[in-house]
Amino acid sequence: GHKSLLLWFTGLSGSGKSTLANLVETALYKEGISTFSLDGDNIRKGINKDLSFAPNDRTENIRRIAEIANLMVDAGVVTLAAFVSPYIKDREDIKTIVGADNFIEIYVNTSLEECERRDVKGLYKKARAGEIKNMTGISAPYEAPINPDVEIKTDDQSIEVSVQTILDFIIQKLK
Ligand code: GGZ
Repeated sequence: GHKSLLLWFTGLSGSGKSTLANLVETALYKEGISTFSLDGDNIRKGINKDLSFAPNDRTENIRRIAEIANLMVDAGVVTLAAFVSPYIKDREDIKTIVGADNFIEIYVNTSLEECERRDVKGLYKKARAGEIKNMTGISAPYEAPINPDVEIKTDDQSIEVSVQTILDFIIQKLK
């Protein structure tokens, strides 16, 4: 068997976290590695549907996800999690919950300018218009990782290169 890990993708809304996590998961699956992905679609609509985007609720969102991820990792599954997770303290706490050896922090560093240009869900436009409050990057902070395990700059790097960079980093750790 292989070691199990938590691959934690952090970055702004629209930075490409889920896209990268999905492609990395597909590549691992092809290698016969058992994986599971946690993202806003299966978490914020389910177990965390009681939580908002206010600071305390984001912290609770991340804490619950870390506890779920810890169970998955204990079960031997390589777990991928893609959440904005804007606070350094909250990300440090994930490391404590799952164990530092099991935690890989992947900073999807896409500029706010680029995320806003993509604006896949139209959230930035709404935030600029004041229709959404607590929007990360506009009216709520994003505390970038100081020393992430992997940093991906999607503004000027192809998605293929980004996926390969992540795979190269984790493949040795899975042995
Ligand atoms: C940030 C928001 C907000 C606000 C809704 N701020 O691009 P998306 O749509 O799919 O990813 C964002 C997602 C963020 O949820 P997380 O659970 O990852 O956030 S956190 O870790 O901070 O708890 C975005 C959408 O939800 N969204 N309102 N105000 N993102």
